Amino acid sequence: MPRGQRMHTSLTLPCVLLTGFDAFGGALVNASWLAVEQLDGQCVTGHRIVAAQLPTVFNESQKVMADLMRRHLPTLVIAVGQAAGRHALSLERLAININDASLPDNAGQQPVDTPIVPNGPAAYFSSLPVKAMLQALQRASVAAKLSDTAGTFVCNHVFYGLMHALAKQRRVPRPRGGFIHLPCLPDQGAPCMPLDEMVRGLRLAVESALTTPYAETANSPQ
Ligand code: PCA
Repeated sequence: MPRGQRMHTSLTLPCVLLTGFDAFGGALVNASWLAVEQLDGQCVTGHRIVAAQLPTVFNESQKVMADLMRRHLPTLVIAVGQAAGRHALSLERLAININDASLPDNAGQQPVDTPIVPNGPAAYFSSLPVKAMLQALQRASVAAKLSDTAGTFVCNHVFYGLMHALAKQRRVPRPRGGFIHLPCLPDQGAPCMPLDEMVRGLRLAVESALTTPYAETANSPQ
């Protein structure tokens, strides 16, 4: 197929939006951006992946995410971040309505005990099929686990903002979304995971989220 034609075909495919963050806290790189960047433009089960970078900044990160959602109308959104101390891909189950930063963000902001959405729900469940994704990753021998906290820094902030925005979407079916934390890279300390393994895991996670019907999502008790 000529290159132009392939481009055209892939641009008409429904979109999966993957976001990663820029480096923060004095680090030189952020594994989340290095990993999602490698998946940009790839096709997975009839969908095209768009990867984009979010700033590790309270509020601004949510604005960039909202712009991306408007521009790409994704059917699936997975925000990805990095968390030191994790040894596995962490499929986040819950976003909570609080900012409580133990270090400044990349704009020097350090909110303490402020709501993300004043009077918003205390928490949102991920609408990703996290159990099916976990099984798919473990079957492929990628280290993975469920996590019940995405922390209270910018990752949780973006995750909560995403779930709040998705809860208000009128599109049918409603786009699915959630959050995955990655470990450190080998040159950032232990525990860690090679970049290739993270990329393989994220691709499998996307595939599993796209092929698991909504009804099989049992992570959010109704
Ligand atoms: N990790 C931070 C913010 C950006 C990132 O990659 C967090 O866990 O909140």
